[in-house]
Amino acid sequence: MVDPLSLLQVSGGGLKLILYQYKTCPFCSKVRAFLDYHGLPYEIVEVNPVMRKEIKWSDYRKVPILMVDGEVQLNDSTVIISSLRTHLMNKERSMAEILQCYPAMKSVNDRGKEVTEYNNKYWVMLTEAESLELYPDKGIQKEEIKWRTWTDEWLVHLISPNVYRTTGEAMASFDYIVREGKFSPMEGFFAKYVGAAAMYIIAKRLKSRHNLQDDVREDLYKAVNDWVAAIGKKRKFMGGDQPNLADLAVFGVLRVMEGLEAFDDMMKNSKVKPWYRRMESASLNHEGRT
Ligand SMILES: N[C@@H](CCC(=O)N[C@@H](CS)C(=O)NCC(=O)O)C(=O)O
Repeated sequence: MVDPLSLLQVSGGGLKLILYQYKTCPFCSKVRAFLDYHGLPYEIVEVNPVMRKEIKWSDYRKVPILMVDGEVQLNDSTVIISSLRTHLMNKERSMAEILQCYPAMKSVNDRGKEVTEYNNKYWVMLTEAESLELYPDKGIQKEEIKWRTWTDEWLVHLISPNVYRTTGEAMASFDYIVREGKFSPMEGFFAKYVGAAAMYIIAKRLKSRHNLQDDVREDLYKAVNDWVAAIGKKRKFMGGDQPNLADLAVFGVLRVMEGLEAFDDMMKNSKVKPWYRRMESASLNHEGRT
C-alpha cells in the first residue's frame, strides 16, 4: 500500500509539515494562507485551547507551531513564513540551518511579562542572486517588511475589539470559535457563555490599550483602506501580479472574521473587497505552487 505521507512529502517539495493550531487564531490563519497559496501540503493538529494537551511536549506554549519532518520545530507565525519562504528559494538549504537565522530572544515587556521575540523574523534569507529574483525592484522588500510588521503590530489588534464589540457579537464569535475549534461539550458550553462575557470585557481593555476609537469599526475600515491605498490602483496585489508575504499576512488575519458581523461590515463599508476576493482565489487555487 502507498503510504499517504510519503505522497505528501513528494508533492510538498520534500517537507512533511504538521501545523499545530487553533483554527480561528489569526496567527495560525496567516500560516495556512501561506501554505495554501504555495500549495504545500500539511497536516493539522487542532489544539484544545483549555488543556493544550496536543502541545504538551513543547516548551513554547503558543500556537502556531509547525513541525518539519518530525524534527525541526518552528515557532511564531512570522518565523514560520519567513523560513519556509527562504527554503522555497533554495531547497538545498535545510530548515534546521535556516532556523538558525532567527534566534529567539527573551525579554520583559512594559507590562512586566516575559516575552520571546525572534531576530530578523521579517527577513527572507537570500543570496544576492535570489534577492534580485524575488525582489527585482528597489524598495519592494522594504515595503513587504513594513506591511508585515503593520499586520502583526496593528491589524491583528483590531480583530478582538471588533468581533467582541457588543454582547451579541461576542456570543456569535464564541459560537463560531466553539464550532470550529476543539472543545469538549462541557468546555464548549462554558466557553460560549463565560468566554463570551470575559472576551467582551477584555476586548474593551484591548481597545483602550491600543488607543482605538470609540467606534472600533472605524479603525478597521481605516486600516484596510490604508492597506488598499498602499497597493494603489496599478497593482493587483502588493506583490504585483502575485501576492507577496504582506498580502498573505493581511489576508490570513482578516479571514478569521469571515462569517461574523465585523467581516460583513468591513466588506460593505471599506474598499478591501476586490483585493480580498483576488486573494481568496489565489489561495484557493494554490497559485503560488512551484
Ligand atoms: N507572535 C506569535 C503569537 C502567537 C499567539 O499569540 N498565539 C496565541 C493564540 S492566537 C496563543 O497561542 N496564546 C497562548 C494560549 O492560547 O494559551 C505568532 O505570530 O505566532
